[in-house]
Amino acid sequence: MTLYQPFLDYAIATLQDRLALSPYPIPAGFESNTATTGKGKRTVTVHTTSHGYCSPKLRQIRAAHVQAGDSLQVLNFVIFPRLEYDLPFFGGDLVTLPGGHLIAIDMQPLFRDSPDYQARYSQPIMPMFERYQQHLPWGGDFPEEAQPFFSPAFLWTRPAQTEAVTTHVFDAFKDYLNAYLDFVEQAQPVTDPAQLKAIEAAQLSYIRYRAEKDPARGMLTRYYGAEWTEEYIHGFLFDLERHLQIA
Ligand code: DBV
Repeated sequence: MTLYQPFLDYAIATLQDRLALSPYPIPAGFESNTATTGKGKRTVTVHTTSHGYCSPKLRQIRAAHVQAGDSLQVLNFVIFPRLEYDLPFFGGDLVTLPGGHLIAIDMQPLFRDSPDYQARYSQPIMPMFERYQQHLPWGGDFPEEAQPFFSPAFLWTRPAQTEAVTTHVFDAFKDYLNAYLDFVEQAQPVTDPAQLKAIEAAQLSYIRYRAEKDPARGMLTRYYGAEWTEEYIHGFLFDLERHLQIA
């Protein structure tokens, strides 16, 4: 079973349909990786694949897809806008572990506390959020320090049934992605130097937080080693700092 393959297929098809999409380079050695764990009958193959795209307004659209049988499936999918736009990030963390499903879907704000920003990028999607929350209740237990990086429309849920993932979560993922692409269509480049500085600072603060606190670090290190994992995190998954250095 590859629970999140239809999510990835839908996302790529929709991006191709709605954007002028180009490939985003994946550093050599990070396109995919495979490890085997366990012994004898308990042997499990952990296969990770990377996917990367960009568009005129979106600096990096990337996914990491981890597949290792029914009890380990992960799709981490994030869109990083170019620094000329004040667009939020699209963030999807779809995680199935032996303990159950853990779902995070959001348009993660650059400026969480700005009423104007909320009015433009969160309020329009609140009705959608409220519709999904009826079927996908708040998942509880959430790191306090991560709060500033999420919007009021943050869908955070731990469905008990896999069926809720293939129905409600899949529908929510599609709707959030399409609503995000509506924002992308409308976005106009920012020209005010002070605002451009603020966007860069907010992007850096987000990416540094995520690289530092990546909840997958432990899992990836166990399967693929520390050297591969650190380079994957800083060289592909959360790579903005590297690209600012060459720019
Ligand atoms: N999460 C990633 C990447 C992953 C990934 C790149 C390649 O950012 C997977 C894979 N997320 C992943 C895994 C787990 C989580 C959990 C494997 C389970 C970790 C475990 O239980 O061992 C949202 N993801 C989580 C959690 C949250 C998120 C809150 C629970 C972790 C915890 O309790 O600490 N998405 C995640 C997050 C941000 C975000 C923290 C912060 C801005 O956007």
